[in-house]
Amino acid sequence: MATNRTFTMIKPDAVQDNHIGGILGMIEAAGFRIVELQKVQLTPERAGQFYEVHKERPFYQDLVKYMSSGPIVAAILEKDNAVADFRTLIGATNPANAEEGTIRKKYAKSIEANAVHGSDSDENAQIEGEFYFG
Ligand code: IDP
Ligand code: MG
Repeated sequence: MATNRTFTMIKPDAVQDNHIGGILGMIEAAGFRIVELQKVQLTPERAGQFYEVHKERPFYQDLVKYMSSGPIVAAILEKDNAVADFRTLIGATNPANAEEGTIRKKYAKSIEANAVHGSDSDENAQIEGEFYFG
């Protein structure tokens, strides 16, 4: 079922490289409304908690270190069919596979430092939004 909200983070490398405005601009231009917005730095403990679902994957420790390495921007976004449309807008996890016109094609540096997060389901959008704004 389509929903109207999703959750995103602008990841540390993109914040460090001054791409907050560029990325939020692409998000708004694609028809999303920014409902909540917060710049914050995660502790390694909180980054680990956010990515708990990936804790058995080989890149988990690196991911936690990276996601707590500098400030991120967390946001709740609203649009019809938000979760699926936002995944389309951000592009593939690995920027080498990301389509032209996607946020990751433009701003991602690597499969890890891939500029943005986007929720993968309505349920996770709700949980992740509450992690920051609950
Ligand atoms: P997604 O962000 O496109 O949903 P996930 O598979 O949920 O991708 O992975 C979460 C995050 O973990 C990715 O956005 C990326 O930062 C990192 N990641 C995923 N796969 C790899 C990998 O193979 N090597 C290093 N980091 C990875
Ligand atoms: Mg994911």
